[in-house]
Amino acid sequence: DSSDLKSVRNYINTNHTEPNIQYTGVAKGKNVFIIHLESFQQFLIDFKWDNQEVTPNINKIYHANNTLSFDNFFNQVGQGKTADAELMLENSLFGLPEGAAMVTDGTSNTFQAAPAILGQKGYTTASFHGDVPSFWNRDNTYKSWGYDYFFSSKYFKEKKDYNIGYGMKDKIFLRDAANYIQQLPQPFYAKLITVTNHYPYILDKKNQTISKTNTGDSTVDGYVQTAKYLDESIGEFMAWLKATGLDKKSMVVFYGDHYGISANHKKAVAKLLNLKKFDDFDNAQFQRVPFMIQMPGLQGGINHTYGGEIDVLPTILNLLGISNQNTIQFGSDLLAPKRNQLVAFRNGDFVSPDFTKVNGTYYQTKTGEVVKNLTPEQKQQLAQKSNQVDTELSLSDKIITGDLLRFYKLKNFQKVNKKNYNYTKTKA
Ligand code: GP9
Ligand code: MN
Repeated sequence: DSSDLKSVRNYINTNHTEPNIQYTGVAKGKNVFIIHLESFQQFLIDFKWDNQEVTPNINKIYHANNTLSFDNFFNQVGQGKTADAELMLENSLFGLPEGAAMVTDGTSNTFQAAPAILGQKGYTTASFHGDVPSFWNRDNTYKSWGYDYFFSSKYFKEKKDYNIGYGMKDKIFLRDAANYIQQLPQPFYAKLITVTNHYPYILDKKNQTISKTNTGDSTVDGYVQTAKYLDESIGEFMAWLKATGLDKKSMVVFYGDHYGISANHKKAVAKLLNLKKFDDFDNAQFQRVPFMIQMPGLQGGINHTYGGEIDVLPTILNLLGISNQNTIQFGSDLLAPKRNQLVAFRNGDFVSPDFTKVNGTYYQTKTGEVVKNLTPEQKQQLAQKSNQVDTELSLSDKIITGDLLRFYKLKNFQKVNKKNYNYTKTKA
């Protein structure tokens, strides 16, 4: 009820972090691309196998002068996987402890999401994905978020050879999405969700350009192959962007949504990364995923702040110079000089520059040693961190399960009317 909304607002106000004003508005009026790198983990960056870089195109973006890259950025998804990532990125709210909020609450809830915020500032907004529109209830949730367009598999030419796994092959998907992108009125906000690099990492022979790894774990060994394919598709897409000149008018944001290799494959990971051990602590650190923002003229570099998917929306709004005052969001600008670098995982564990909590055990983040002989101050500090994680997760859950944003009147923002949106397409 509205007393819950009150505690949410109190929490948000008390923990508010001012964004980095040096970056405010540097991308004003630019088109925005959000490029979803399916199951893409940070360790793939600069990773070599079969005498080659697995992801040379993404590596190049990561190291470019005009890319802001992050090397301590974590995925924070729960069971909703891709759906949780989408929810966090575009709402700065957490997924639910069980299930996928996009499925359970995406149709009926009120949101104040990125597409609606940008749409009301003159942006055309579109999401692209080469799977059926109903997957993760995207076709309904996107209406609640205010997406003008949803180009699902229905909008793309279907040929038998075009699909693999959960949808269209990334190269074909991005090539065909380009035709729609060119027709979008500018400035636009376009989200492109790739899917080929998805478990169980199958790829047709003609697209395999690197050999499988040799851990002997069949669910792991195809990962570099599909990751390389995804990387090539990104290379082709960036070349297209440049050829059209759109690159000069756009900010391109890349992120990995969640792990590709789960905690069930620790032995294989140890072999893959040449490690003596790979335990629960290491697996928590293994949840790093890429987050990169590329734009001509942007002062880039590799930023070491600890953050995660919850922090993306405030970061992007600041770059675009769009006011983020009074919004109900749990993240903070990743470029803010004085951020609280506490990264919550969905199960209540966390990582931070000094301490990591995994299954209730505390570790030193730098060394992986279990913390012992705590001073009373340290004990208190850890309890405080744990507490904050639990609080923000449960307040976020209250917003979603209680549909609290329906009570919240955000200044200069018009409530989304789902009836204004229709993504059906009759096959040409
Ligand atoms: C399906 C795709 C996969 O449309 O987004 O979702 P995931 O299994 O990664 O959550
Ligand atoms: Mn996914």
